[in-house]
Amino acid sequence: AGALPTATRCGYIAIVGKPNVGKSTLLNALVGAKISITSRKAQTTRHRIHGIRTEGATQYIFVDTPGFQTRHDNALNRALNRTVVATLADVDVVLFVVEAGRFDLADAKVLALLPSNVPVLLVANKLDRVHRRAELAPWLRSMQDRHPFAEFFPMSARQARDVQRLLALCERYLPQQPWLYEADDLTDRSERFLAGELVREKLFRLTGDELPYGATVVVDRFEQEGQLRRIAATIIVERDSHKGMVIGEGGERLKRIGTEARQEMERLWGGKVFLELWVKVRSGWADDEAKLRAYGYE
Ligand code: GDP
Ligand code: K
Ligand code: MG
Repeated sequence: AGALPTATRCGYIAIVGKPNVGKSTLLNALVGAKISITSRKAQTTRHRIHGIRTEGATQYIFVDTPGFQTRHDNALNRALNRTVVATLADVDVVLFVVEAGRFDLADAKVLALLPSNVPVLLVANKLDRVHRRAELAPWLRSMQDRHPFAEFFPMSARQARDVQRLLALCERYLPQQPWLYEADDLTDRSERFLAGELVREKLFRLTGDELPYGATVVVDRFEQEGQLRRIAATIIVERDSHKGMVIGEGGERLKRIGTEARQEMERLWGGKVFLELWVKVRSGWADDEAKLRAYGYE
């Protein structure tokens, strides 16, 4: 007898939580490729991005979101928050990510937004940082009172075994239905989009604390000839002093941002990249709705 046809599964898994709990790191680990940028800074993720993994008969569509922003009330943060809320309306399961052993007001604000008709898994990430394991059980019990979580999952996004177990857990929540993407798709975002994001990641990682909140990246040109990609991008900052910070002494910092971004793109796409970077000052862009749209914010 021939094999019975396997019913495919496919569904959406939202990854939500306050900034810096490791959502994008987790997304990349679950997808198995670096498609969402990460850094120690809040506001690294500014766009909704789908990360796709297809394994066996199942297609997982993970939705990374910007962390819910509560620190500054400007147009950029309002746009980021709208993105989070809109994402949640339509998913099969939510991974609510916190740092294991911790829960503060910022976590509570995100939890309050979660829909009551979708199962929520509590992902207690960064378990590798919890040195007193005995304290974890009472903490998990205290979390039970905060929300009717469907599951409790302490883990580290840096541990491959944990990530594999989380994937298996997610599968149970996905409905039987046809796949929505091709089996080898990794993301719904274009290479052009990812190019801008990778420049922004290096910018965030290689500059001091005061810069990133007022900086963004626009891709001006993206052309492909065979395996060669030619990309030109502009880093937009709020102030003249920031421009100097990005360029650095003798252009050193800008050069390093460009080199590291180019290397990551070459790893991701497996072809050569020519990357040209410019820096421009546009005061007030982060509180200007028209400019936000022009720079690609939803
Ligand atoms: P997001 O803002 O929630 O998307 O957080 P990111 O994914 O950008 O991660 C924030 C920081 O936490 C980065 O420096 C990550 O390397 C770090 N991180 C993420 N997951 C873990 C983990 O399991 N253990 C540890 N020690 N650090 C982690
Ligand atoms: K971050
Ligand atoms: Mg992120």
